[in-house]
Parts: sequence; C-alpha cells; structure tokens
Amino acid sequence: MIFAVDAKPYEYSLPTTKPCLIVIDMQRDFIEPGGFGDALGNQVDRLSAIVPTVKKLIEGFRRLQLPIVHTRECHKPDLSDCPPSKLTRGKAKLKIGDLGPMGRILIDGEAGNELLTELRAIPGELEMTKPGKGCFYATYLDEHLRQLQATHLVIAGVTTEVCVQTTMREANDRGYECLLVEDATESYFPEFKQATLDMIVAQGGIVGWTAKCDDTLAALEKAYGRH
Ligand code: C5J
Repeated sequence: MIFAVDAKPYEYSLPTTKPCLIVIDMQRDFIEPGGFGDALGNQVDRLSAIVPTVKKLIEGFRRLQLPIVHTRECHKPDLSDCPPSKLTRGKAKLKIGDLGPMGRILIDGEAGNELLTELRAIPGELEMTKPGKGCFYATYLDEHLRQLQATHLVIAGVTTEVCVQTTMREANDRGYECLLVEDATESYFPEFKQATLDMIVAQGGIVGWTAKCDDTLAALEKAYGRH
C-alpha cells in the first residue's frame, strides 16, 4: 500500500524506508532578542510563533521512531570557518563573534547558539553544526542520511527563504525528495515566506512539496505507525 501526504503541488508519496526530519536552526540566536537575527534588525518575535508546531512535528517523529536531525548555524570561536564576506555583510550593530546579551553572536558553545529549550535534541538524534546557510555545505549531513538510507526529507525551521530554502535546494540537487512543512517554518518577512513556498511547488514541484503539519503527521502515522 502506498501512503501519501496531502501536499502541494500534488500528493507526496512516502517511501518504504524511513523519512528523516531536518529541523533547521531553531536556536536562540535567531528567535530570541539579543541574538544574530535581532542584531541584523529583524523582528524576531514572528519566529517564536511556530515553536509549538515544530515541537508537535518533532514529537510525531519521535513517537514513530523516525530519524531526526537538528542543525545550528554557528562558527568556531576563532572564526576560521567564517568567510570575511559573511563577517562584514550588513553593517550590523553587532557582528558575528561580537559579545551580545547571550554571549558571542553565532559562536558554537555560546548560550545564544543553543537550540530553544523546548526543542532540544534528545539522545539518539543528531545535533549538527553548520557554518553556512545550507545544511549540506561543509557538513557530513549527506553521508549521515545515506547511512540511514533516507531518501525523503521532511523539513522545518527558520528562516524559510534563507537556511531552509538553501537546504532544500541543496537536497533536491542531491536527489532527496523534500517536503517543507508550511506551518513549521517562518521568516522575518511574511512575503518572503509565501514567495518561497510558491517557488518550491512551482513547475510541478521544481524543488519539492509543501504541506501542513497535521496532514504530514496523519500520513506518517498511517504509513509508519503500529496498527
Ligand atoms: C539566517 C537562517 N537567516 N537560519 N539564517 O541568517 O536562516
């Protein structure tokens, strides 16, 4: 029997192997005041609104014993993995590596770089750092997914048009079938989120699919739940 998620631009068929959930950058630096997102002049409270939905999605994957990867965008304390272009871009009041209210901005190990308390990884889940916007750049994510034999990725996190979209395009080029969960992703700019969702599903799903969290979980339950 083939199970599918009610999705755009058409149903997203679930595989016989396990799909993997990728939760992108649900870290304090992007979602709480005083972090990198705030330093760049963004209204960060838009992003906290999706936390309950992301949590629900994570809990659904845990219940079904499906794999989960959490990512954090960050740099080494000596900034050796941060290109000068990224360091100086934006002329922000605080730049990467500067001391902010939650420690050094976007630096691995600092308080602001942690995942939100309610979305922390638990043992058995991979928490992976990444220096770029895309989750595949300078990481071992591809190898990890191939070891899991994952061909299908369910994607959530922030921000929709930056790290989420970049990752989805990287994954698409590597042959993964990707589904972005519409209400488990957010942008500082609502119009950019909508444009990204539209771009993904255009031309028959040129980048992949989008669907609502509840529709995704309902199909996963049918496909992988114990009946
Ligand atoms: C940004 C991200 N927006 N996680 N990072 O710089 O989307």
